Amino acid sequence: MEETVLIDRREGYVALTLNRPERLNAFNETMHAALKRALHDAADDPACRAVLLTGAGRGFCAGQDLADRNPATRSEPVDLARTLDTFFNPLVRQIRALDMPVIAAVNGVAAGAGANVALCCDLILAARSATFIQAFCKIGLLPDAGGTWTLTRRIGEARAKALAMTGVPLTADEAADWGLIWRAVDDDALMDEAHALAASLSAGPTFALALTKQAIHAAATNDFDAQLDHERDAQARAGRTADYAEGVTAFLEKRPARFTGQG
Ligand code: LHQ
Repeated sequence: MEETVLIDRREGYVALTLNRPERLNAFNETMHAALKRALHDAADDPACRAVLLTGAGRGFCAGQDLADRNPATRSEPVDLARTLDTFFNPLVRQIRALDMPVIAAVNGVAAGAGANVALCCDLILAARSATFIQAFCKIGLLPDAGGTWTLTRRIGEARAKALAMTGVPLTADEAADWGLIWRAVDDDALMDEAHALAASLSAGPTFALALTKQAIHAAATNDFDAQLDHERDAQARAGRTADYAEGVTAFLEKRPARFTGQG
């Protein structure tokens, strides 16, 4: 059977490669199921402390596989709410809820929901030749998979509306300049940098990194006082971990910390 997601378990992290290169890694139901399972496995594996997501071939992901949605071969209109409820929304929720850093290495074009799956990852690196395209307007839709939320918060309403209503490609350098992603990287350096980042994060204080991720998500809806309370409660939990004791001890002993990632 076609392997729609390639799984490469490394020390401390797993690299997942969307693998339908002939369709620029557009999602069909098989690839959704494979990715969901791989992310569940990562969450369940205590030795896995980071996830790296990338695409095979020249694209990262072209969103929904539109060949599966050909109106000419369908007797009645597809229920897009069902598609989102069943596939894309659980996926982006699963990535955001994962208690470890999720790194996107955007190796090529990321279009439609493919762009927005990348944008829901925690640290986004993109090859200089990669582009981000809110392609939805070209087929009579609006951005989904969290795109209206992510774009508006990261780059503001003016730029979000322009990208969403024109569907113009945004280059990796522009995306980095605008604060939509973390960094643009030379094409031939992308995967080395992404693996180095995943390896380094997977040796980090994973429990504290998960608390960091949760706190930054909470900041999207909290006011300042509520966020201070959130930080206090989370810091109380971080302060009780062996990793905190190890971090302080290692600092005082002038040596690198050896974190276990445990809560
Ligand atoms: C594709 C696709 C694709 C199938 C390239 N499907 N084959 C959620 C809920 C429910 C329903 C609807 O959708 C959603 C969310 C969404 O994601 S909607 C948005 C869906 N995606 C798009 O509209 C993007 C469609 N693709 C494109 O506009 C272009 O392919 C881009 C700009 C991504 C890349 O352009 P090029 O570099 O010129 O490549 P290409 O167009 O030649 O594509 C290469 C092949 O990949 C080609 O097949 P072929 O057999 O001719 O070589 C494409 O048909 C195929 N492909 N995207 N989404």
